[in-house]
Amino acid sequence: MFEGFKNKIEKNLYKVINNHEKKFFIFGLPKAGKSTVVSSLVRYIMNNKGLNFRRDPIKNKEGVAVFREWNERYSEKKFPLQTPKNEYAKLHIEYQHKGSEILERILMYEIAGEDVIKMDPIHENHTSFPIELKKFLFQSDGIIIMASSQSIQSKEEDILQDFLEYLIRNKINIPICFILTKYDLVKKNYSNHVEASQDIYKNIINLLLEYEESEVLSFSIGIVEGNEIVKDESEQYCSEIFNWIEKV
Ligand SMILES: Nc1nc2c(ncn2[C@@H]2O[C@H](COP(=O)(O)OP(=O)(O)OP(=O)(O)O)[C@@H](O)[C@H]2O)c(=O)[nH]1
Ligand SMILES: [Mg+2]
Repeated sequence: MFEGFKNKIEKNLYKVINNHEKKFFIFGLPKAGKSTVVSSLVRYIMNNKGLNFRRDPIKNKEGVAVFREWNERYSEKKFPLQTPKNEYAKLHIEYQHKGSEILERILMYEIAGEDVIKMDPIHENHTSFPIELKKFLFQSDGIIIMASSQSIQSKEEDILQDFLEYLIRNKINIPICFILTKYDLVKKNYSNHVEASQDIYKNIINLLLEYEESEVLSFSIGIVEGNEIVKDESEQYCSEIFNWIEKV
């Protein structure tokens, strides 16, 4: 009798613990800054005094290998390497709030821009977009679209717009967060990041702002010289992204 009761509690506890998992689908063109943002977010969690960063080298071997590579490069002031094509890795980003036993888990794919843009229904290789990732998109708790502040060609902007239209027309009611990346490169020209995003990505931002559950954020790693990260000033940006992730 008691054993049965104990098992039930353990089972429920297991369920509660495993319910604290959120999936985020990341979309962005090649070189948009996706890996830089995600690697900074992981570092933000690692360094945050109120959080205990956790990682699972058994179930999440490939994710842990990616974290290690990012950390190595960061210690040499380097950006993450360009994500290899056709080699998407699932990242389990795990953490606990200090004093809590609950393990929070964020799931994301580290995927190359060249692959993720196949999600665009017009892309010539749309049918080769991995089914696993398509499923992940429809099951996700949040969608993060990253776009660089550096000017891109209209063909590239079309890809972003098509993806957004695809989500809206499929009535996917998933919160969407737009992140204007490399904000340091244009910051001086604007009074805030929403104004900058609206100026650089007019159609996309207007469409997004009409969509109920959306947010416009920005990101900058800090001071960059050549290809070297001279000073990391990403904490505030990461904190806003992290707050959005927790709120979703
Ligand atoms: N100035 C500045 N440059 C950045 C920043 N973030 C990224 N970059 C530059 O942009 C390049 C591409 O960034 P990634 O994070 O690799 O871009 P990605 O979207 O992951 O690219 P793919 O893996 O090809 O899809 C980096 O190598 C840096 O040179 C930033 O915050 N500021
Ligand atoms: Mg990348």
